[in-house]
Amino acid sequence: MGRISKARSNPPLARTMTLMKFKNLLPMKWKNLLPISLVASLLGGPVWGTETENLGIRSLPAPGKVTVDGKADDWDLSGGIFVCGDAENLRDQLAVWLHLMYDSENLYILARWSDDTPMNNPGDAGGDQSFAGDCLQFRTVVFKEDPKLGGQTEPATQRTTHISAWQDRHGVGVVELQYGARFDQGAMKDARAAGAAQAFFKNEDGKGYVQELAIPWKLLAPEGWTPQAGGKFICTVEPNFGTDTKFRITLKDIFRPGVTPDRVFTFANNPIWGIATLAPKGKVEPQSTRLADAREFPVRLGCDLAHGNRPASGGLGG
Ligand SMILES: [Ca+2]
Ligand SMILES: [Ca+2]
Repeated sequence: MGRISKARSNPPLARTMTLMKFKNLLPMKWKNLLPISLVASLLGGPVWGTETENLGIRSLPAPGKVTVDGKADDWDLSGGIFVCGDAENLRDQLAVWLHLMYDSENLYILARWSDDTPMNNPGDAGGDQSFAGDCLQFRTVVFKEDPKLGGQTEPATQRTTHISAWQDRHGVGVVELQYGARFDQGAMKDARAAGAAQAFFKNEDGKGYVQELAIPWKLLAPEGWTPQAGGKFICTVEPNFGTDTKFRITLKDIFRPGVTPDRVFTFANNPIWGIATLAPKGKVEPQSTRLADAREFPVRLGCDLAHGNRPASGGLGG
């Protein structure tokens, strides 16, 4: 099912397996749990090669000032979702925990990547396509009235933005914005010149990295829109991975309930994009990880994986 299935080499898994098993779940002392992570448990049947298919995401209120430094110690991670193209076999190699937060000024995006070739996009920011290697693409429709989707002419009361955030082979970072559902409403080559911010932090074990972004709402929203607790916007995420051999792997997630996602032309098919809710309060009950076959697996708070701090009890277990 997944486009990354050719990379699968693991033997079939036991009928009952645990994605990450921890004996010592950390207490909910949020400020003392730095960094903190979410851990999903797969407690299901012998199916493998299944993509995640999360139906929506919550953007949590920022608990304080957010410093864009590639570190998650200023984040409320409880609203994250797990994105993977083969949850049974590649969850530790090619996957992303994606988190959103907001305040009156910015949408914050945190991507905690599992990728043993961190930030190895082979492109040049001067001209190459962002998504040919490691690159986070995140697309939004921010609207004041019922949004016009599916190819309808977009009114001034909504704004569609395609964010491509990456670092090129020279270490040059880019936060590119392209506007319009049809990519016909202009673009901003690097939104950092207009107040956006981006930072990366490579995991100590070299098997992943953290990408932190702040994007001013004024760059994403129609005139007069302000973030309100309980408000919603439309979004979808496309994490792109580049391997050592410049093989590109692209994942798609955050979809609308009740639709069959188009994972090829997701970028052009906004009726299938999911809903992000601006949660009134943080420290939420973690959202279950949902797979494309509708299985759901509970998520719980655990030790941090994003910084290579793997717990002794991690890995497959009974
Ligand atoms: Ca930070
Ligand atoms: Ca990579």
